[in-house]
Amino acid sequence: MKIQTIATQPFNDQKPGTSGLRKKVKIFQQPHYLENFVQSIFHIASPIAGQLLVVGGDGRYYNKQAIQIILKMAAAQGVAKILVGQNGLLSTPAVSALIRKQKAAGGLILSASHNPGGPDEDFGIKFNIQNGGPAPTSFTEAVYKYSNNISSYKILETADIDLNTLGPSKMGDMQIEVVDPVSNYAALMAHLFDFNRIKSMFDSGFSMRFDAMHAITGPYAVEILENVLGAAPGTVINAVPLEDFGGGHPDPNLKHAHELVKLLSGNSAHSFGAASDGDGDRNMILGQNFFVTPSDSLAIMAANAHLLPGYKNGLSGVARSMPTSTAVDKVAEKLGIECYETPTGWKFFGNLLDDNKITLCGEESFGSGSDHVREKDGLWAVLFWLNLLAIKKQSVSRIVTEHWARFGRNYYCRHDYEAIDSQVANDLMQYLLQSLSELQGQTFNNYTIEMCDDFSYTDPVDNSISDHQGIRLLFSDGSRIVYRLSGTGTEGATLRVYIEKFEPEVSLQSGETQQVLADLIEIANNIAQIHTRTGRTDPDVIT
Ligand code: G16
Repeated sequence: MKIQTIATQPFNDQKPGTSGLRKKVKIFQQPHYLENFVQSIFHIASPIAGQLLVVGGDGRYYNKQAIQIILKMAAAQGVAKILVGQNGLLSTPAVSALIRKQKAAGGLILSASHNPGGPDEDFGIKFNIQNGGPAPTSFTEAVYKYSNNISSYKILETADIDLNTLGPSKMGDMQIEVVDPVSNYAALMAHLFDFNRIKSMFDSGFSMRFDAMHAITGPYAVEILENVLGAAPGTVINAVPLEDFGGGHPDPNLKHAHELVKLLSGNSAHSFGAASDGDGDRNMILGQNFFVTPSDSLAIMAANAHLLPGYKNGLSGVARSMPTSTAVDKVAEKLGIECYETPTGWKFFGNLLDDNKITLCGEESFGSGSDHVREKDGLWAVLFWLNLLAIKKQSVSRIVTEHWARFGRNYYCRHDYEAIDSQVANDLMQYLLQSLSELQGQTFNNYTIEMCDDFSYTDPVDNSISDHQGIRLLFSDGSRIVYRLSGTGTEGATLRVYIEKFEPEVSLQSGETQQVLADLIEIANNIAQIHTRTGRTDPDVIT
């Protein structure tokens, strides 16, 4: 067993996006590609010799091979011990929980989140720091810079270890412990929620379906929902994690979780439906024939958190990403707590959570979470809703419509134009930027732009500044249009357009979202010249 120093050359394309480095598997499989990036992380995270790390992934294609490489490289760096999920599996929130519980120096998560998996699909890697959350921009930028000048990496020449058997082993001087991916996470959930109450609800015949989409949450959901809480066997569908997610797209939205949507449609036998994504940090919440938008879900959680054991002392504050609807702002105002508006990316919540400025946070992109970990957490959100349903004894739609009646309703949707030419996308954003001063004060079809800008965020804890986080058009009636380019795609560029309109007085019979937002959608398309510039007449995905 010998530590080898391997000569390498930079690839110059290892710039992490919104959430780590995501590329096609084939790119990661190039000789030295993963190694260069891992060495760069280890260099910036140093000193990591003598430290404890956590490693795991969502089980997608190349997960196991990548873990073996990372273990050998960590051993060569003198890392003291690594906790690795059995079979290489750990959900993103479970990694965060383990880092925190075991006071590890950090962890590596192998996932491309909601992107498809398989030999021709996507892979990804990101580093989480000591607080359990994604590394901040200063760290990821330093990693990128290092990767552009890398000339060698270190790796231990040794055989692969067995990832299937629980327990300790060794690689050189480094200890490895293969851990059960679920138990620590399940114990944390039992501490936050009233499991007895949820169990009684299932015992009295409550029926739900959870779609694990053949991704990481299968084993977690079977254990917690079926084994611990007593939900009927078969409650969790697509429960077995597969390397290609069964050929599906593990993104819990109305388009990709269509099997679940169908199960909750019509005269459904189920009162509740939920799904999570590839790595278990996203969630979608459904009632019978009813979709809860992620922005509404966050607002409803904030309004009711005090009813749940883990949050019985109330919330210190809340936060949402800028494009997320302002529904949660209305709740914060009523509760008399602060609501922070951050750029897209979970890492921006880290300082606010660490500094106890917020307890709860969320995003329009099907993510919500709290101070229990430093990642968004899919199954946590599902348990939150189950606990709420068990307390309120009302349907999902009733809870939401009563919330609207109390706080008003933020009609909201997001239009995604995927895999458009990167140059076209950048030109469109540039054009918008240049139009900002002209747009100010203009009226389109009765909507007057009161303020527009290129969103910039100053972190209230460390004062770091993040510029160019999306273009906001704020209208005088509280409506908003936001444009930004996704930081998680792996093909061309994805343009996201977010459209929102606030209605203070809502009747239960109010119109369909797309109908209510029709004028604003047209304004959004016209202002950015989306159709002429992209050649697309319709978005690929509407959420
Ligand atoms: C990541 C980030 C989220 C972000 C989402 C979408 O989530 O952690 O904060 O909202 O990407 O980002 P974008 O709009 O740039 O594509 P995940 O679930 O992909 O890790």
